Amino acid sequence: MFEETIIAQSTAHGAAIRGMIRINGPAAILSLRGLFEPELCAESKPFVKTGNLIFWGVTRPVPAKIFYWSEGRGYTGHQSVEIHTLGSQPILEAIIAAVTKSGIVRQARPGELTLRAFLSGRLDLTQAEAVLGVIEAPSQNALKIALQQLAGGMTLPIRQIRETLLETLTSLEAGLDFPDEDIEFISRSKINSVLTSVREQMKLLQQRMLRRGYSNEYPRVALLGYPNAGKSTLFNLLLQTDRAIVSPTPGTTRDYLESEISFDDLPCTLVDTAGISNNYQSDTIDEIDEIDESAQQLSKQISEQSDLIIYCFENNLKEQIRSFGFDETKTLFVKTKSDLNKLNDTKLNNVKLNNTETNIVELNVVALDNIQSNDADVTISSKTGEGIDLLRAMISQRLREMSPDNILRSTALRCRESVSEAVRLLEQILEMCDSQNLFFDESILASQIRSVLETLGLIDGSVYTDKILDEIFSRFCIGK
Ligand SMILES: Nc1nc2c(ncn2[C@@H]2O[C@H](COP(=O)(O)OP(=O)(O)OP(=O)(O)O)[C@@H](O)[C@H]2O)c(=O)[nH]1
Ligand SMILES: [Mg+2]
Repeated sequence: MFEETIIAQSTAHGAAIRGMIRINGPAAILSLRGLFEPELCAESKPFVKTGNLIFWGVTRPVPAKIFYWSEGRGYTGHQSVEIHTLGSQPILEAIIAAVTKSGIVRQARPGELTLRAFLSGRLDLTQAEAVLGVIEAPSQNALKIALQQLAGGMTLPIRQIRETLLETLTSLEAGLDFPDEDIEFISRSKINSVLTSVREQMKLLQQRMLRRGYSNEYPRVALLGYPNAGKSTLFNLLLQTDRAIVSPTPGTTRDYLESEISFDDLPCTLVDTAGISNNYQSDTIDEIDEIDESAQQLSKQISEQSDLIIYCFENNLKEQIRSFGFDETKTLFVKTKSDLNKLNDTKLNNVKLNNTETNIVELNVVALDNIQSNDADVTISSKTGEGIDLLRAMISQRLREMSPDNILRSTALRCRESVSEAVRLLEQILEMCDSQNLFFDESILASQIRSVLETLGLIDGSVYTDKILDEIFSRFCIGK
């Protein structure tokens, strides 16, 4: 396929100050013969030349700069040319028409340039995905993640693991090649410790991927808590819609709702869940029916799959935490319905009787401070709006803090199964090693390690299928 020379407009369509066209393949320079002054020829080193494009249909020369990379250099590793000229769409189209007229150049397909960079080993698959991540980054945070992955954030750890496994495999196979020699090339205990360490690294990667891989590129923020805690009311308030049904009947939300929202320009997916409780009781529902049970299971599942939990409670937080056992480190505790708490607070009512406005305000603050320092990160009322700005600020702070070395969600989704499979294989090997099964000899061990290597290959693309490449590169636009 590299025999073919391809061309594509790489800047966005439409009027702009500058436009850029890429030509890639062995005839890249040749294809400009007669179309550029001064005349160009393929050289062994990269160059930049300033001159004019001359072609049919445009009466005056068009000023342009030609950037040239010889074979083995540049983005794709193949001979390539970039034409930088005026960002006029008719001019750019006329250039492409003139170059392709020769018949030695064809229009590039979506993502074909990055595909070439991958096939010639300039990028691995995780980096190719990161190119798309950079182009499509919806926010500064997403851009940071994509750039990190492009710089080798996934490539390097996988490469390191691969090298460790290859070293072990080589020593094992050396032992198999010289069975009569009285030398131990690698001991079982050494193999054991290498495989244990690799398994631990893969498990960490698996956790990161599971955290990243649940929906789109955005982190998931889930509203969780007992029935009637005020989750759906808060969901509606944050989104400024009436999407979720709100009612005084506990168990109103049975399914879950999700919507995209930004906090301080940091996008996330906000999820409203069904209330969860171990001792669910109300006047109208005596027993947990099957729907309730599956709704609660779903809520627990969502809590595991979320990057941040907004735990809403009216009271008895400590009791509630004990009964759920969710990850408190990724949780913001939000005490809801502060307007009701205030009305119930007898001390406040007493002060109210004294009829001094300032005292009421001061005591309100003291009372709220106590509630907050005891249980909650923030106390809110969706009715009066109290504490909502502070909650928004806290959510954006947490979103900002979210691990900057995160993996792109698209990569996590693609690689999740391979990583889990690698962990499963490693666990199986370690179990067999421990069991001292006589049939589990060095040759079986070597073939098992090879299977782990193959599975790792699916992550970085050293093992790939046309289907995988199609899925990744068809998402790119033409010219990238
Ligand atoms: N006074 C007051 N009432 C509130 C506040 N927030 C919610 N409520 C009321 O509390 C009741 C339950 O609210 P929901 O938002 O449906 O509660 P939920 O947590 O989604 O409940 P489930 O879906 O059953 O789990 C409704 O009657 C709301 O109007 C608040 O800040 N102040
Ligand atoms: Mg609800």
